[in-house]
Amino acid sequence: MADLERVAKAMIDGDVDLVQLRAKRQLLEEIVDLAGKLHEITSAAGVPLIVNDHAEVAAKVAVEGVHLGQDDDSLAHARKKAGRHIFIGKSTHSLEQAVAAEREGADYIGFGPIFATPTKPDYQPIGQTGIKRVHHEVTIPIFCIGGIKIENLGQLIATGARRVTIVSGLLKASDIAKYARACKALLSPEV
Ligand code: TZP
Ligand code: MG
Repeated sequence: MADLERVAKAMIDGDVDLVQLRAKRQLLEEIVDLAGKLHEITSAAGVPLIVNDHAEVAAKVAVEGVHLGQDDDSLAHARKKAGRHIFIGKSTHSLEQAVAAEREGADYIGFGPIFATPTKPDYQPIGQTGIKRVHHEVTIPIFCIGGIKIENLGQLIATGARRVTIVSGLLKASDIAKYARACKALLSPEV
């Protein structure tokens, strides 16, 4: 927990817009426990917390959202499990899945992996060419994800990306807050 707390605080200090708890190896009760502790930190900072995979966590902890994969619950089932209004997002790996997620009622989508990434090793990268098109066909917020680092962020924005999710780039940064701030500056430059 000490590390989770340190990392979450550094991300918030770096002005991230959302924090997502992705705990693939933990049991449900452990995730509920982690989400509760993390939510104390995020809610104090006014940053929404999104929990991966398990909508039932939202029935126990006041998280602001749940993120579903293609093989998780349907949007409708997840909303029922949560039992209250939350944001629900969905991972999509193609234009077709992106359009389908919006039709299904997702509040936002993840779109990727854009680049190959060890964080999600079994997925074929979809590359940057679909980014413009997906922004044209889908109206809900789109978070590009997968292999995104400060080094390729500028080129991704030039290709049409407006929001990104970064996992290892942030977690491996020597100064997480500084890294997050630098990414934010590229995404929302001062005018
Ligand atoms: N979904 C598509 S790619 C990905 C997920 C969860 C992993 C992103 O991690 P990283 O380390 O930013 O490439
Ligand atoms: Mg999932």
